[in-house]
Amino acid sequence: MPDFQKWASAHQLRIEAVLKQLLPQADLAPQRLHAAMRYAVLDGGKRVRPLLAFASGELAGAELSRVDYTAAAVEMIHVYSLVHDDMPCMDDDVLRRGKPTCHVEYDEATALLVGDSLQSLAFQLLSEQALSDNPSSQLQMIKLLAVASGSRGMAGGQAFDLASIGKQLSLPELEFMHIHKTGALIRASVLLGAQCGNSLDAAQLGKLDHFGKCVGLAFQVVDDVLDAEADTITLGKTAGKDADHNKPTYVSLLGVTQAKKMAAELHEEGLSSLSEFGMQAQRLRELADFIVIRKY
Ligand code: GRG
Repeated sequence: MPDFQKWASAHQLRIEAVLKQLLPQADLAPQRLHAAMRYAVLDGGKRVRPLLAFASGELAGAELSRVDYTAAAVEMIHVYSLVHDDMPCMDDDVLRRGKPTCHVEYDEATALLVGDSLQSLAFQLLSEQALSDNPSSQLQMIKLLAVASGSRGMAGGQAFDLASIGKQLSLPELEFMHIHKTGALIRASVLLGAQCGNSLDAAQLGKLDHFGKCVGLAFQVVDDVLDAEADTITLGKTAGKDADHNKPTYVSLLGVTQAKKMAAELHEEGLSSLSEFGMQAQRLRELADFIVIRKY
């Protein structure tokens, strides 16, 4: 098995164990809510955001136990967004990570509370664990995640997405939407992992931030291509939904060939912002490669 795959599998297992431990046990009251939280989070997903946090933590010389909490927090925010996005009031989907969506397996009210509770738990973790030697840096980390996931980040991007159904967007408008909806949390995952360490200066964090911005957008461009080209079984979620819902995407705006070219350009730009880092940034480079060549 190539070295990167070994690293990725080991860290996917690690985050699974961390999440299992941090999520409330299913026999703790309210049992149904806790069971549904565990159902939504555990045993699924590529764990791209935690892997990015682990990789940038390695680059910044962070203690792994600190990155564990950060990686868990970004995954909890991500899963909250998936659970809410799948609900009938938003994307109305029945399949996620190869199994029934949370509101189908449980019910809508429970799914709503699962998302709410995961979001709260993410911020609880970031505020109760010592993640940085400097308390004011830790406060900055909490704010970073709050902005990335709120109305000026992921939730705002989702609002823009819902409002754009059936409309023709310009390329800058589409980019704005995706930089917020998908890109903001990916970008935050890269920065938060690095901020668990203390070996990077502000200019280097700026380079990492640009890397995160590029791969965050590339992730969405590839997601649009996969929605158009891959099948439901491979994706573990319903394929072809963008076209069915008349959603503006990079594929609808540019066509598949140009969308793939754009992903390749973003990939290159992301890699070039890591040029000063040497081998300690190798996992981040490999994750950027994975994000662009992935098939699911
Ligand atoms: C409801 C506040 C709120 C936000 C929803 C991220 C999002 C915003 C909705 C998800 C819908 C979607 C399919 C977005 C496209 C990109 C994306 C986030 C795909 C899913 O992420 P992956 O591929 O999923 O990392 P896994 O299951 O591997 O974790």
